[in-house]
Amino acid sequence: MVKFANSSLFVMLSGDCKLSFDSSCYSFNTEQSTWPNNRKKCMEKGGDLVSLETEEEWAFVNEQIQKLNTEEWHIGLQKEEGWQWVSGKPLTITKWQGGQPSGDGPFVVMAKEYPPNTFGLFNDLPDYVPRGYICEKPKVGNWLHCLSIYSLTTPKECTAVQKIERSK
Ligand SMILES: [Ca+2]
Repeated sequence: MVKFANSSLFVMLSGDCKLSFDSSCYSFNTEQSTWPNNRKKCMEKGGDLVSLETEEEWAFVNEQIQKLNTEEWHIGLQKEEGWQWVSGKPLTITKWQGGQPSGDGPFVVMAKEYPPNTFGLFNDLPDYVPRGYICEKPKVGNWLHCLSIYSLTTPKECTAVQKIERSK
């Protein structure tokens, strides 16, 4: 654990991050709901459905779901103009299952291994299909960013940090 002058703040903010990769925390939620509901639940926890912008991030998440007993997971990939991550980035990794996307709907699940040999591959589904879901939220990158610049600017995402600083 890296120590900072205000280490109590750092520990508090990173305390609920059990699974991290690069600058994000991930949570794997096995209770099943619709894609829009699941997205809402991620956002309420300060994140969003997972956006897999790189091959490495996809591999990390796939490794995690192979250890769990849920077959299909909602991820933050949806069809707007084209297939797009909720982070705003376009889909650049090639992970569709054979014959997918089949036009079933605008939302995407990532499979553990069904249909056979589809480890981590994607399928498009309509919104009403309940599935588990994977959330992603910033780890400490944004907070460290805030801590280093809060005295110069007032970015929206730094408000909580500034409040704590002021109350000291
Ligand atoms: Ca499909």
